[in-house]
Amino acid sequence: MNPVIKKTQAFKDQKPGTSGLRKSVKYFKADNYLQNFIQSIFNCLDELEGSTLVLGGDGRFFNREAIQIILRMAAANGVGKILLGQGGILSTPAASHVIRKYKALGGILLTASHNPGGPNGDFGVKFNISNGGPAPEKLTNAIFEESKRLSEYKITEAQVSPIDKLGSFKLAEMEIEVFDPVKDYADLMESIFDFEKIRELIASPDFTACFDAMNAVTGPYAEEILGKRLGMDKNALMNTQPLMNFGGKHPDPNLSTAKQLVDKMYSKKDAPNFGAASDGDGDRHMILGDYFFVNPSDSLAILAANAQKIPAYQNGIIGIARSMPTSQAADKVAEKLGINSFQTPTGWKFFGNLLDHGEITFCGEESFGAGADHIREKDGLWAVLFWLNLIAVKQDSVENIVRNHWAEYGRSYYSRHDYERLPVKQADEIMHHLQSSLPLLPGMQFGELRIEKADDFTYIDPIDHSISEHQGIRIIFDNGSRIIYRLSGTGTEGATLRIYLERYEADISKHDLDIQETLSDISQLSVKLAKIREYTDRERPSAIV
Ligand code: VG1
Ligand code: CO
Repeated sequence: MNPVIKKTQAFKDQKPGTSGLRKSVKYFKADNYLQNFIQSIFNCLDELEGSTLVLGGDGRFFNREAIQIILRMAAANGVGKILLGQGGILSTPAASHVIRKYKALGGILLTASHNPGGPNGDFGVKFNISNGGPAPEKLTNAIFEESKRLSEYKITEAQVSPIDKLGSFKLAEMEIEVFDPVKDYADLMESIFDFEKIRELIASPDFTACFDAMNAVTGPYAEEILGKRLGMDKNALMNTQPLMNFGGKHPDPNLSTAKQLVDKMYSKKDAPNFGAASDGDGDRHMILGDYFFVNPSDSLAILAANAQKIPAYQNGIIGIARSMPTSQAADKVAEKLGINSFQTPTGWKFFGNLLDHGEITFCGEESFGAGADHIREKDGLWAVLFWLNLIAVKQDSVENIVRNHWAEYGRSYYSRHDYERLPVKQADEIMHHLQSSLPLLPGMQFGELRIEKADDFTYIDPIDHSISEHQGIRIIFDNGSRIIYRLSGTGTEGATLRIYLERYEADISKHDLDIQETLSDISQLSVKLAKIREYTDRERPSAIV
């Protein structure tokens, strides 16, 4: 089985976005699209020969076929060993952990995360480096450059490899070890949290919980951790069977897409005390109480404020980082604790250096992502377990925990308004218009709102000093309110404009207001300043998160 060199045509559009390369399945299946991208990754890895790589995905349509292709290409490119999640299943946080634990050179993660799956859905490929985190921009840029000039790829002409049975076998010279994708991760979670306490909470007749795996990758993890190890009832674990099309649903844990869970938690009768969901690849989390939603920016702040109640963080945390559009709630906690706080561009790859150099312990994003230094990805089940551990310690409801937090730190009213599938030209026009109006904005007054600062966010990595420009337009008001604009880097159709709105309220008597009403003045202003009505035919956002 000698490697065969195949001629191929380079593509010009394999630029990784916020989190890897995402395209519709049709793209990935056609014309060596997958093969070219994989070869481009391999060509950029100096130490590939004889190395160990981790491989697995969220189980979506094309996962199994892609794995066969990647195994054959890895063997042909001289990879020493592939650690493959059984059945091709591996959540993003579990992949990050396994890369670190077994000191692999990196990992190839097959996921388009929260994007829909199925033959007409999306597919994605992401490369993570040896620290377990997403490849930094320097490497993703190199991969993109390589993909534009690629003319051949290497593959072995081998039979289909078995991927469902645990054990080791050979493909040409390469070893493939099919491992249990859940065990190492479950053990890691058990080393961080007080499982005994959580078990007691779950067994208590006064507490009911449920978890929705959304027919995505966290199903088997939830069955092992929440079910077997923590005693949650089978009926409380919803949609735990990973399906190639996620049951036709959007595996995105938010109030509109996780409808089944939301209906349950907002039902007037017998709503559980705690509800949670995760996304396609298991790195996002949504937390709900009985008739109560926890905003993800608040979730990060609350976890940070209560870190010392968790065994792994009992000695305190070093610092917190949040993506720039994430609300400033976590900054208030960092300030009070007297620890570092950082603002990074959107996407987990920017947290890697801060975590590796011990600058932060926790980090998070408004897009339902939080995580810590145990791995280098955001971690959905980690956040769910954190909340359960916290409730077990505090013996209080989700709602009270959040309200008490607001009472102490103030409330950041927060919402994201998305304009999805805009023609790329319109989205670009809006961003250019905003960029050119930046110098005029400071000092302008709109009713009670006065613009203090307006810029195009540039991030200078404090560790390697690499510079990332154009990471979002920020309009900051003198009362701390903010409007942020940026274009999504994970969509596969047209452009998505995200507008992030935030308003801080210290007064506890004003913590019970309607979110959209409270934000309506800055929301209206955000539409006006960006000239949305002039540049598009949209009357309103297509999604409000
Ligand atoms: C979105 C979120 C971002 C997140 C990224 C990947 O990116 O806004 O916060 O890191 O998805 O999440 P964008 O560029 O579309 O705004 V996941 O769960 O897809 O790995
Ligand atoms: Co995800």
